[in-house]
Amino acid sequence: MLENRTPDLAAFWMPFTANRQFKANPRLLASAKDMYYTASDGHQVLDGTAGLWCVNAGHCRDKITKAVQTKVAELDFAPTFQMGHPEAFELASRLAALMPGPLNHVFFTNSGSESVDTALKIALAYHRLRGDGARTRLIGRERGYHGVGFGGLSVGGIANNRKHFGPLLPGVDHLPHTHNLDHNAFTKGEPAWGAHLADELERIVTLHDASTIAAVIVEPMAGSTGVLIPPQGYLQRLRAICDKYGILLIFDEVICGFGRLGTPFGVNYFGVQPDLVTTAKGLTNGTIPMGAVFATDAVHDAFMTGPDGAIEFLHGYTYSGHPVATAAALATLDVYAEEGLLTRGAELAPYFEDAVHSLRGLPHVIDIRNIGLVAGIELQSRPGAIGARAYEAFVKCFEAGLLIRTTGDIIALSPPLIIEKHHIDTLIGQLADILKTLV
Ligand code: PXG
Repeated sequence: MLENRTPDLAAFWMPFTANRQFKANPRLLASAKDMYYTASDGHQVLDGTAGLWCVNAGHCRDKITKAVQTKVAELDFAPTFQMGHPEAFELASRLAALMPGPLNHVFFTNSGSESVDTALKIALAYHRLRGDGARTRLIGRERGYHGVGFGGLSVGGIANNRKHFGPLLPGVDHLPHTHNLDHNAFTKGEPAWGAHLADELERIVTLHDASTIAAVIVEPMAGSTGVLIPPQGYLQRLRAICDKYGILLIFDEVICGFGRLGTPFGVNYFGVQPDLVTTAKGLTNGTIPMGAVFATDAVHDAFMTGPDGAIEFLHGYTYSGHPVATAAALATLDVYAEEGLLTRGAELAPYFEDAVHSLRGLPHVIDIRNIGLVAGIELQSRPGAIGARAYEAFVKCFEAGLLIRTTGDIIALSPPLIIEKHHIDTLIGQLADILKTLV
């Protein structure tokens, strides 16, 4: 039964939220099914963002729910330090089979942030184990988002997220971001301009010497910062430069992974093979927190040396490979496979692209960009009030029955991959109506 009640909001210090503003005018969700949330006042909300980019198979899918219910009653917890339970191994094998190329080893975490910090630690330890311990520098990218751990924050490039928490990790550099409206506004798919920005890595290598650089980490498509789509050839060029200098390349696929781009992973979409891949979110359809880091045979095997009985990588979380999360992930992979969801985005992308680009010409819209089942709609900011216009759109959309996500003045759309064309029509139609009302 839904109850229209507002609890005392004071104690919950909410994440990435304007707490005082929210608590003055809260938006509470009560339940969810497939493409819709039901708010606590009973109104239906079409989910245009798959929760927070994670509910790729749609909400409250029976198979996943039942798998979780069964497992929590059967094996509530099992240590994975010097112990195990069979399904964690089964899940790792299935994930390795899904991921292209030699990314055959999987380290479990509980979030994207933990996946990122795990991958950075693997990269540092890998070089150290190979006698290349001077390789300690990590390279991220401006506007990159790699979660909120100190490692991910250090390589991340969203200035506002970083500024209160320094000093961050030393020895970190940032590539320039690739966002440029003068060259690329209203591009459909990968923009033609900008591959040369990868050459900035050459400049950083020259400055510090390749022998000091451990890894480069980028999101293949940068989601959280406002949907920045890589220029054609950019990721290929990063890979080539990393190869030239023995630098590991990490793809942060916390958002791109599990079908968002219309392929199982960004690795498939761009045809570029990184050394490490970080994932979370869609791994369990958002049902239970879980992340996974994929490592190549070469990276993994570099650790499998030393005396028998030595712990090869002194890292892990109490809940790495948690049985209930594992059950959720296995059921999620079943749903993805049964319904072809990891490639469904590719079928729908042309329709979605046309629908999203139909917003061109509406008031304040200065760019529209898209890839797979992701779109970014950038609005002109109000002078002196960055983010205010998009926030107003977000609130009006929610009230009208539509969940969108905004960052600054960029609206991001990333619906569940079960979306149908009529939902796309509703999503874009309602959003258009609201954009027309913005001052
Ligand atoms: N890497 C990437 C690429 C992400 O997008 C993280 C790491 C961190 O994941 P966790 O599970 O620790 O939050 C993310 C998370 C948004 C939004 O609205 C995006 C994220 C999280 C919350 C909101 O864009 N991405």
